[in-house]
Amino acid sequence: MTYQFDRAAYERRIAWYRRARFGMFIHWGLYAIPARGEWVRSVEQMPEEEYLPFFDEFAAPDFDARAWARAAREAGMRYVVLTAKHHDGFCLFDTATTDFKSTNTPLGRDVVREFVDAARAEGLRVGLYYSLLDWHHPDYPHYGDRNHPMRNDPECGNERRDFNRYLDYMHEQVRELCTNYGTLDILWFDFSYDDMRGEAWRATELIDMVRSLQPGVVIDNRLEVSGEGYGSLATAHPAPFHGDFVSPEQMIPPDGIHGEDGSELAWESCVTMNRNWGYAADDHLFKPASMLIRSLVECVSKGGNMLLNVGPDARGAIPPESMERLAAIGRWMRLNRDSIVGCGRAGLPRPEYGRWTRNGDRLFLHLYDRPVGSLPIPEVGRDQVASMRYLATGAEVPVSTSWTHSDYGEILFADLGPDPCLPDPIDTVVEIRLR
Ligand code: H79
Repeated sequence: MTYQFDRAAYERRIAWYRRARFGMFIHWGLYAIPARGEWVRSVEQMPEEEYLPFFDEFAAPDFDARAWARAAREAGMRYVVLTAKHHDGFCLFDTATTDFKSTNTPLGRDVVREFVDAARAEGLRVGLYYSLLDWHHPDYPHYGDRNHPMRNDPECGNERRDFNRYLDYMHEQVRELCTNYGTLDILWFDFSYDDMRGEAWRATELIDMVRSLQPGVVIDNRLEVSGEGYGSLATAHPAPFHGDFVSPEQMIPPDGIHGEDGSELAWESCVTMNRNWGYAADDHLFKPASMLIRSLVECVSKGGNMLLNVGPDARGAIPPESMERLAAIGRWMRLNRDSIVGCGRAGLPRPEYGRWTRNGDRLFLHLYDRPVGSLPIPEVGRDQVASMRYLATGAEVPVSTSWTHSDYGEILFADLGPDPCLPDPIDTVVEIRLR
């Protein structure tokens, strides 16, 4: 039987997600203890016996899911996605399938349970990240290539590994996540590579199970692809496991993401604040808050979402550098949220001094620079404008009357006043209501 893509059902489940625009990614696990990023076991080719001691040390005295969720909400985020299991195979939930789980560590708690409860209490949508890769499971295949993502133990071969046994285990864990934690809004699988994609994961069977347990859940596209590539969601012949959104990693696509028929696909750029997803003690190369805010605007202006990552430390705390950035983003979002949430592409050429976003007849001009003199807005005709206001204050932005030069005809100029600096040096948002 050929698969029939139900576009109406797709549009129903993706609608909230397209409006939400801004979420928090949380990478947390045993790797917070060595504090060299979530790939530490693979990159340093650590044998299992070097990694297991972190399990007995995982006490995380400051773990407070409510504090994470509050930080996300106060930053203006609408959803949160937590690593229920990362590539190291350590589970932050109370699974019956393995002892390698947070409830058996000194912490002794079901982190996923506390996380979903906290997120809901803060009014956020809830997502779980689940790694398809598993460096802990004895049946997951390993590779000899030094630079291969599955190279985590130079000594182990692949004899006697039964991949189907791993798939049974993986499917059962996903079933538990979809059964034991109430309504999930997002499932974020990570990731496919080489010939490990699609039916290699028994993906149709997996998706059928997920959809029967969580009919409204939004799923990423990585059962089919990695962080690169759009997958068959983009084609006229989607696969049952194509997922609901495209998931570019550490990049913002230059013109958003479109299907082969030109339609706008839902997408989400996942982005770190520094250079690692998991906590890395020596990584202080943090992007400034201004860059993160403008990246969010860039995503929205191209019809996409941004999923911004934090990596709590071994105590369970979000690092201060990350908290400072979340707070700065939150200050901007409190004043300018309407230009992000519910917004998308404006359908106008990119303006000379910033970006456009749009929500219906409300256009938002995100100003990054200001010109000498009045601000030309050639994308909008003078007679289309019902009002022009600074979004942050509601103050009127007068239409400039000083430009009547015949070269410019009836195009709109805004009078930004005598101050050569913009009110918000990061992004001053001008709301233009259209007639
Ligand atoms: O969970 C986060 C990453 O751990 C995972 N996806 C996001 C959301 C991921 N990142 N990159 N990849 C998967 C692809 C593999 C990249 C690698 Fe490497 C290049 C693995 C080995 C070389 C990056 C650099 C990771 C270790 C060194």
